Amino acid sequence: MDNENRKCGFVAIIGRPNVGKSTLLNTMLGEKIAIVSKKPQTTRTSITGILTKGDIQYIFIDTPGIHKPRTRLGDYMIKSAYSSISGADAVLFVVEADSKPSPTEKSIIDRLRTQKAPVYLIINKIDAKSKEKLGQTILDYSPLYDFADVIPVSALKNDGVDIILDEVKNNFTEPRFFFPEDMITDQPERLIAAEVIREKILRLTDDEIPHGTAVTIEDFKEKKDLVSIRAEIFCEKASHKGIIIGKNGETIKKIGTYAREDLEEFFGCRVFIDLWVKVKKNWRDSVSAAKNFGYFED
Ligand SMILES: Nc1nc2c(ncn2[C@@H]2O[C@H](COP(=O)(O)OP(=O)(O)OP(=O)(O)O)[C@@H](O)[C@H]2O)c(=O)[nH]1
Ligand SMILES: [Mg+2]
Repeated sequence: MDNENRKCGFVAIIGRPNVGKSTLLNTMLGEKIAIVSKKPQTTRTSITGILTKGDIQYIFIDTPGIHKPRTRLGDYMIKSAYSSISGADAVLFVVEADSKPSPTEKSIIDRLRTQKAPVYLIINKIDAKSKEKLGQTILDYSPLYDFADVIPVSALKNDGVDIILDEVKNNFTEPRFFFPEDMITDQPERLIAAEVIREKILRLTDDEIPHGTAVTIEDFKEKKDLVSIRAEIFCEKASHKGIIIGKNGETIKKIGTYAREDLEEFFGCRVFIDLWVKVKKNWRDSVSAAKNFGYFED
C-alpha cells in the first residue's frame, strides 16, 4: 500500500445549542454516532467522529452547544467545547440561517480570535429558511471575523456538506492516519448505548425532565448475535420518574423499543434492553454524582 499521500486533521464543530452540530457530524460521517434532538443542550461531552475518504482522514469533534451555564454539568459542557478548539486544524462555527449574532455567538467569536486555526462559518438549516434571511445572515456575520469561507448548508438534507469536506482538508498537514480506516468513532459501545437511550428520553418526554436525566449502563454483554444491555435512568425528582415510566409503563416501553431499533442498526445484531428508573436529587450540581455518570474528568 502506498501511504505517501495520506493526510489527517482535526476539525472542531462549535456553536450555540440546537443549531445542528450533531446532525452535521452524522451527515458528514454517513452514520449516526451523535444523538440529536429538538431540545437545546443535547450533546454533553465532546464526541469524536472519524471519516476516512481515500487518502484523507477527517477527525471531527462535535461539542456541546455554548450557553450560559447554570449547573456544574453546564460548566463542564462549555469547558469541553472550548478545549476541543485548541489543537484543531480547522473550526466549523455553525449558526442558523436566520439568526442575528447573539451575545453567545459574539463570545464564541471572541474565543476564536485567541486561536490560529482557520474558521469556516457554516450557515445551517437553509432548507427551512428564505434566501433573503440567508443573505442577511451572511451580511451580519461577515464583518465579525475573518472567516476562511462562508458555507451555507442543510445538514438535514445533506446539501452543501460536501463543500465543507472539500475545503477543510486543505488545512491538513499530518502525513498519516491516526485511526484505522474503518473506525467511525472512538466512543465506546457502552457510551453509545447510553446516549441513544438518553436521546429517546429527550424525544418522548417534556422540557423539564430531559436536562436532569442521565443514563448509565450497568451491564453490557455481547453474545453470538445478541447484545444484552441493562441500563439505569437517573432523574432528579420522583415526579419525573413517574413521567419517564408513563401510564401503565407506556413511555419507558417506547424508550426501550426505539433505542433497541437504533442500536440493532448500529451494532448489526439483535439487542435486548432492560431499563430501570431511579431518582438522584441534584446530581447535575454534585461533582461525585456527575463523575459517576461520566461527565467530569479528574
Ligand atoms: N430544518 C432543518 N433542521 C435541522 C437541520 N440540522 C439540524 N436540524 C434540527 O435541529 C435540531 C437540533 O439538532 P442537533 O444536531 O441536535 O443540534 P446541536 O447543535 O447538536 O445541539 P446541542 O447538542 O444541543 O448543542 C434537531 O431537531 C435537528 O433535526 C437542517 O439542516 N435543517
Ligand atoms: Mg449536539
